[in-house]
Amino acid sequence: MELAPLKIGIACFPLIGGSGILATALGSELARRGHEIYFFSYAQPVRLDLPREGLHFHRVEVAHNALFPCPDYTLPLAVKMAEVARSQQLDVFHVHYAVPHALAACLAAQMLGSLAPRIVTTLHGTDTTLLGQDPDYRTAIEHALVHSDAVTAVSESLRNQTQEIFRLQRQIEVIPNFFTPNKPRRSREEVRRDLGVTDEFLVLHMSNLRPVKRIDLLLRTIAMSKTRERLRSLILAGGPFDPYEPLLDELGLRDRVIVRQNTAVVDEYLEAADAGLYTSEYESFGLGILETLFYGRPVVAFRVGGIPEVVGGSSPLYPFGDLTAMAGALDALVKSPNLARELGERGRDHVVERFSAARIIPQYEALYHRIIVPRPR
Ligand code: GMT
Repeated sequence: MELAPLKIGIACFPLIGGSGILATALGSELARRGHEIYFFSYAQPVRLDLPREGLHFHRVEVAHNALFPCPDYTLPLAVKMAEVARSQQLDVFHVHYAVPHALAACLAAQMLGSLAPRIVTTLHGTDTTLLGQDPDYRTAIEHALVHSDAVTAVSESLRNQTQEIFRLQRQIEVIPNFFTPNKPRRSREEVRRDLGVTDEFLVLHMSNLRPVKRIDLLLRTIAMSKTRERLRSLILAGGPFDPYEPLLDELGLRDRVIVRQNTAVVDEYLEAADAGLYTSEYESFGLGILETLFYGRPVVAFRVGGIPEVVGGSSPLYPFGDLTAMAGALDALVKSPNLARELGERGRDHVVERFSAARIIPQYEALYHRIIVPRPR
């Protein structure tokens, strides 16, 4: 049955970080399917391609009012969401990351009363696993989760952890992340030439480099690899790399590691790479891993959080901290292009089957239609 197009307000972080990237991809896919999407953030999300039919962006000004000792974002966000919801008659607020987006949505809904859109909160990980345990945030997050009309988590693992932390008497639905590859702008050969990579095995890592990504372990894994002279590592850094410079020198890896800062579009680097290396101590999902698998590249990673759900047995995973096993896995891929190809193809089949937009977007659409109040237009 064809479902009516909806007006959906999406609040998300705009920078390189999985929740904002996912929210942007979701809005773009929904617009392609005929829905009207209104993004709210303090800057244009890095992967939001404007202008495009059905996509609107509302910049929220962070308030630097001289009356207050600190800048404020939550209240201006709530006010902007309420204004746009009223003028455009939004059906749904879909907020990504509980703090401050879910709280701002609750506040906006209170301002709007009976006109309020329904609220969907999607949890991405640290909003419940870290902030949920912080006494300064916990009660507020709990309030937002209880007052959302639907709560989703991006993996089974995150749902279970959220239930353990909050023990909520409400359903949390798992709707996993998805990815749609974009046509790379440059060829594999051009990108490798630009990076100064010849016939070496190129291992890619993409993340915001926050402490949870354990870049120290990533560098140590490369240093421990017996094939280190035959491999190069490319780090697409969505955060500062400076804290790891001393370790790079200590491990003698300066000529092995290439760092590129703030690359919003990653397809051409995925195409240029031969495998992915991810050493996070926790991931609720691991969007970078998903993107790597979509390009048919195998991943070497620890078995933590939601990573086993994403990888699904296509590449072996290792106990957290076992660097000998990680370096050995890397060596095996460097030595055997056939093995790398086989694991990569298995990974691609797995993710195309489970995490493509065609599979995931209808789950969100069904959820929206289940909770909305039909409006006369
Ligand atoms: O991992 C980060 O540092 C960024 C964070 C975010 O919210 O942007 O990522 C979380 O959400 C991503 C998208 O759902 C997941 O792929 C990441 O695993 C998750 N990060 C953590 O759980 C540490």
